[in-house]
Amino acid sequence: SDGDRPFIAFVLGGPGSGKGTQCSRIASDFGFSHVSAGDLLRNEISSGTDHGEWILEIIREGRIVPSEITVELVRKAIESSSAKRVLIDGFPRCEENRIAFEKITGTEPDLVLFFDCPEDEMVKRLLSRNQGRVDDNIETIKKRLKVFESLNLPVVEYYSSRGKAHKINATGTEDEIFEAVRKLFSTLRL
Ligand code: UP5
Ligand code: MG
Repeated sequence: SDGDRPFIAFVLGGPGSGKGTQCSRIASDFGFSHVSAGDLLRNEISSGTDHGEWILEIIREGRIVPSEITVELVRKAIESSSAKRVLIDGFPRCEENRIAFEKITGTEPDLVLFFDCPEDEMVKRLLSRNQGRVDDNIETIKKRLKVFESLNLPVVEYYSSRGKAHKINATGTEDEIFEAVRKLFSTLRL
């Protein structure tokens, strides 16, 4: 990538498609820093910030937190990481997020990974996660799936049309999926 700006990969996919799991492996094998937008928001909740309760309600309903909040969190995380390669996990969630990010940072991602996973598999994974996430219940999961399809898929389509999106089949074991991811990242000039 050019100058002092890091190589940026957006990592998208439905709830439970394996974004976080695969990002950890990409981070350790390819030297990326891993910025999870969901983790940044959950951290706002647990650190008791002014808007923490409001963010909690939005996440509990499977809706999208306004761009003003998320773009700032993601921007600061990229800036403070000083890494040359950054994975942005679970962002942008909608066209408005994407446009706000591009406007405020003046950058576009170098690459967009899209984990393609059938809904029934995603539901199964989320219901067996058992890590106490407020959004891992069937009512919220249904809402997350709807929001993903109506608002996040258009972002994937936008980057596909610009030749930046790479679709990965996200069914199978973690190892099988990472094998496909590894192949793709091995071809990149980072
Ligand atoms: N697992 C993983 N891979 C597996 C495999 N191959 N086979 C079997 N099991 C597998 O995986 C999910 C579970 O499946 C885990 O238990 C894992 O072990 C297992 P994970 O890697 O965690 O999948 P991931 O895609 O990261 O799922 P996650 O639930 O994190 O996705 P979401 O996109 O729903 O969650 P996120 O944290 O990004 O966002 C949560 C909420 O925050 C959103 O709904 C929204 O309300 C809000 N948000 C915003 O508003 N704006 C943002 O920019 C980001 C989030
Ligand atoms: Mg995740």
